[in-house]
Amino acid sequence: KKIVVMGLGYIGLPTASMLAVKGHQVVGVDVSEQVVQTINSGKIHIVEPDLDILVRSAVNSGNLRASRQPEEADVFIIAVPTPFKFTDNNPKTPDIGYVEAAVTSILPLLKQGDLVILESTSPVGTTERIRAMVREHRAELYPAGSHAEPVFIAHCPERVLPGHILRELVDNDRIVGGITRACAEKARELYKSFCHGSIYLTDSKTAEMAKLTENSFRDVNIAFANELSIVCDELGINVWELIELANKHPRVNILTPGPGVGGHCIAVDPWFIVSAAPQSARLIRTAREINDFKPSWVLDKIVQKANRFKAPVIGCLGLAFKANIDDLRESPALEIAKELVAMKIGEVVICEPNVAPGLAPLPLAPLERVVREADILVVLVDHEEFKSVDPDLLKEKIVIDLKGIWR
Ligand code: SAJ
Repeated sequence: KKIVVMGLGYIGLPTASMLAVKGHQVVGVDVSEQVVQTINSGKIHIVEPDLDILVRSAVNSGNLRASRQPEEADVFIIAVPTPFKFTDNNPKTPDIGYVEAAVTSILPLLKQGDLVILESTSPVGTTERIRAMVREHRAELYPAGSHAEPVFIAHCPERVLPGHILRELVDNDRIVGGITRACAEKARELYKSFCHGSIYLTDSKTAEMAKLTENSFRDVNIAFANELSIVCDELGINVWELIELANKHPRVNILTPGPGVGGHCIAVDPWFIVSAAPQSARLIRTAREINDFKPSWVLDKIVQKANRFKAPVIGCLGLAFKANIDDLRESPALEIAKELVAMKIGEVVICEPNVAPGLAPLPLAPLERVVREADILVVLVDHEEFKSVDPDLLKEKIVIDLKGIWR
């Protein structure tokens, strides 16, 4: 099959490469000329274990090519960002502008029998919106009196975990929601070519809501852990020991607290439910608020400790939004570090081993220097490198370990 993948980010690039190594002819489309050139030279612009090897072999096989423009194909997969935008009446409204732009660019290329799959996490109704756009702009494909869909349109939300994308792309079960059953079945055929997990069929709205539900479930559970960490701090209880013990119960499985919830998914997607049902989605909203509040709570903690010094050196370990990745988007660690620098309460030295010094928004220092110089050492991310720091070096320091790596 010839497949066009719109968007070559954390989802589009692995998916395009996987399809290419499975023998499909794939054109990956991205708005960035730099991304297109990087991929065509067999390299990658993001950090993800083993993705470089996959992309290189996909490009070398001749089956993967990147381009700024989409072209005619049998299948179009949309994997562009769906952030939220800020409007006057509703501060966190889903922004499907990139999806609409991608659809607009493929509209003239569509022909009878093509398959269009939306992979981007989307507010409920987006897949139907795509169908309406196709129906409106390509009315000639919809003959009067016919009930069959001329273009198969489905939502197959991505579910991969950054850091484990390649394994999860193949192993995870998938949900496919079609505009009609035939649309879902057609999409399932494609995913079967590389997905070993089960593929469950439903309608497009349920598939959209399922994806939002999965990430909201995680957000609510992380909020519970974050709330516990704040309560335990007040009560003088070690939250790490507490959670470990509570989790010995056969039906309790508390997640880990941290400096807040980052990334472009869990901190965003629950708002898509809240904005669709503002009166009813109360728990989901509160969980978001708890997780969003955590960075300012952490800052308060650091400031309290810093006030004991005249000119403290504050060492920050990690800027990424979670362990062992380079992704700084919506990162609470980055937010905290930036704020600390702006507050000018001391010198801030930062180590982020996964980001090249020139590419970070703040100056970086080697781990050894940060540990040596810091009066107050704050663990913001549980990167593997930090776990092996010699405990003897920490004896004289104030340690704020938000991920419990040195408990
Ligand atoms: N976090 C905690 N405590 C935890 C787990 C996570 O504080 O116990 C924090 C992380 O540090 C990070 C944030 O939450 O800041 C999110 O990290 P994550 O590992 O939970 O999730 P993501 O954003 O990397 O990926 C999620 C996944 N969703 C679920 O696990 C339900 C992934 O499967 C989705 O494909 C992805 O969102 C997505 O793209 O939607």
